[in-house]
Amino acid sequence: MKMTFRWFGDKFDTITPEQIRQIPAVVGVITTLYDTMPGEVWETAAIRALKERVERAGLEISGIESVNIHDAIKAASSERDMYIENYIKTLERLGEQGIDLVCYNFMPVFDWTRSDLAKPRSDGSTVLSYDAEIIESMDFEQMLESIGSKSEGYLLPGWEPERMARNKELFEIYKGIDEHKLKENLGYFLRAIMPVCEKYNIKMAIHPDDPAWSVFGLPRIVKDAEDLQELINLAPSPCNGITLCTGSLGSNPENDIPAIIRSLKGKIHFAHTRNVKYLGYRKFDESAHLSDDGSLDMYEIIKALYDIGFDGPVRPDHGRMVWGEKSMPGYGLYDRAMGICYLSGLLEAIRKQK
Ligand code: DNO
Repeated sequence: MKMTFRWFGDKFDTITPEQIRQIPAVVGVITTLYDTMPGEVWETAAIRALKERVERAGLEISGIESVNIHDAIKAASSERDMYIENYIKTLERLGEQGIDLVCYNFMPVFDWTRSDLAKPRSDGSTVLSYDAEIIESMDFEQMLESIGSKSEGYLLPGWEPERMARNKELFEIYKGIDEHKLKENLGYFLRAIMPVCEKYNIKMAIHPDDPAWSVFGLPRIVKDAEDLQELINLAPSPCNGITLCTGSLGSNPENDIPAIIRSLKGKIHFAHTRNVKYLGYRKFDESAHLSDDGSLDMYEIIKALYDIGFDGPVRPDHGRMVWGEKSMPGYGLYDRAMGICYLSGLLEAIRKQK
């Protein structure tokens, strides 16, 4: 397992690779070309520049999160093959630069969602939180407005304003697409890209749906152990695997994360490890990483990853906002750095007990 940290690039992040380099155990960043739109072919020069920037700070690019997937691919509309060709070109260019891990998601229209981006806690920190009652009391436009007003001007991953401006049109193209159809479309995409992934040994790591249920009536197909197994079977290849995101799968208390990890030996290419605190039905806060602060047993999670021999990148996930820091919600330096020290401590103890 190698420790990594998400970085959004000089233009968008409040944190620098030089700061990240000072967090003990961190060897690399998980990053992306944040100003490309889904469907665009990435320029080799831009990939190289990003790589050189990260390497100048003494780190590596441990993976790309994300190369986002155009809605035409997810919805199988007429331009799907063209966008798959573009995706393959981007993969080739990443592979040529030695990048061997790509995280992506297959959520229609929008990525992760929360009802609050800065919910105050009694300790004075703020957290991202989800309350289905609040989400269900809004329509999508109200939700967009609410996210926009709470993001304090930061661009949120998965909520690109250019795409969100077209949300009505996007909802329209998913009419008639149920979970079964969406799974078929994922299979079609995976089977088309696997040859190039195998050529360059690029591991594709799908991110689970966050939260792990349907929101605004859209189909969601990466919610539990059964979905994960099914999507692996859609395109049998060593390159077709998973981002084990404890917070996303863990939004549903019925998902037994250590058991899911153990059932996916060899198929987990990347891990996001954070805790969640259940507050009721479909209601949770994103707590600090520490087991005692939330509802997930982080020791059992790291132990399961260790036991199956997982040796890919792991990153702390969203953190609380502490010590007055201002940054993209969920992606400040301090709480994520504390998270990584805690995860490293768990790992050291697990290794030494063996
Ligand atoms: C949110 C992230 C997601 C994730 C994508 C992966 O903070 O966990 O935006 O990066 O779903 O494609």
